[in-house]
Amino acid sequence: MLDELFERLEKQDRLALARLLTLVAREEQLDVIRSRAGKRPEKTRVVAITGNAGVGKSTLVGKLAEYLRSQGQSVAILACDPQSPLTGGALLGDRVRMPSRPDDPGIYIRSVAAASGHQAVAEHVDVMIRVLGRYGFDVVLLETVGAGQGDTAVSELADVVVLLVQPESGDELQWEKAGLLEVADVVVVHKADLAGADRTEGQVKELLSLPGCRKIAVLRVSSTKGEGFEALWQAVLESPRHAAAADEDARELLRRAQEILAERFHRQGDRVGNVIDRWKRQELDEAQAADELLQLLAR
Ligand SMILES: Nc1nc2c(ncn2[C@@H]2O[C@H](COP(=O)(O)OP(=O)(O)OP(=O)(O)O)[C@@H](O)[C@H]2O)c(=O)[nH]1
Ligand SMILES: [Mg+2]
Repeated sequence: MLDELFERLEKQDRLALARLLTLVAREEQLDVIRSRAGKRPEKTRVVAITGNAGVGKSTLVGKLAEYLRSQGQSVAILACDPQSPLTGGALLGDRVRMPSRPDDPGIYIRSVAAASGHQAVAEHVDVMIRVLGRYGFDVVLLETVGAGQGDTAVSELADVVVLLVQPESGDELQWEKAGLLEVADVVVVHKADLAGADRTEGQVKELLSLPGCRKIAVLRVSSTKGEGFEALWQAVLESPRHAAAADEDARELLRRAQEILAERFHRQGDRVGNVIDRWKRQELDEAQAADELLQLLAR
């Protein structure tokens, strides 16, 4: 059955997509689906949108998705909520504030919840991202509540983490405490149409200018006015962590290559031993031994 579902998934069959994600949500055949979906394709960009309750994550995710659609990119949205049980369409529609367009095959919205908490959410999200990648989405947006620990777990799955803060609320910078700045790659002062956005932007920049801080873009966005989305997406594309994801691919390749080499070494065991013996007897120096080993490995 999974084979057929994956076949249909690769032909952009929405029902197959929904069915697979439901299996993941029910933790049925999770491991099989994970390995069947494989590593997510390089073109699929995963962006986490995080921040305190009410900061406007759902609104911004909806507007960002619209912006990306207007740029011709296909977008999947996963609304991650560790608290609530899996929600139905009506509630979800409220959570991700987006005009639902069932006729648009370039957009897909789904909530992720798990009764067993943060860790399970992260695991589900991981497998869902792979499935969405296999379907062929250009961008996956994750809406996650900035709740500290579990949030970090979800963040690890994203190429770029965008932290939303809003103008406010006394002198106390709540989000600083949550340690979220440590995982943020881009900070958005959201609701920039409200008074005090300048001041908040200044505070964030000051905080980030402390010695030892990573370079993090800070910019203002207003979802209400639809302002700042182009700059936001540009910042996402330029985020150093996104570049780091490419490095990770390189590391993955090197790791696999090492495994292959180790296996060849193993197969050539006697001859490798012979080279080592001659090196020990100083019949070969390091460079000569290396050359001989290379010849063995090339076979
Ligand atoms: N002034 C202003 N208000 C906004 C903006 N974006 C969102 N809001 C308002 O902020 C409130 C919260 O928005 P949501 O998008 O539900 O926030 P959220 O972060 O998803 O909230 P939770 O999912 O409950 O954590 C709503 O009343 C929005 O209308 C904005 O750009 N400017
Ligand atoms: Mg929300």
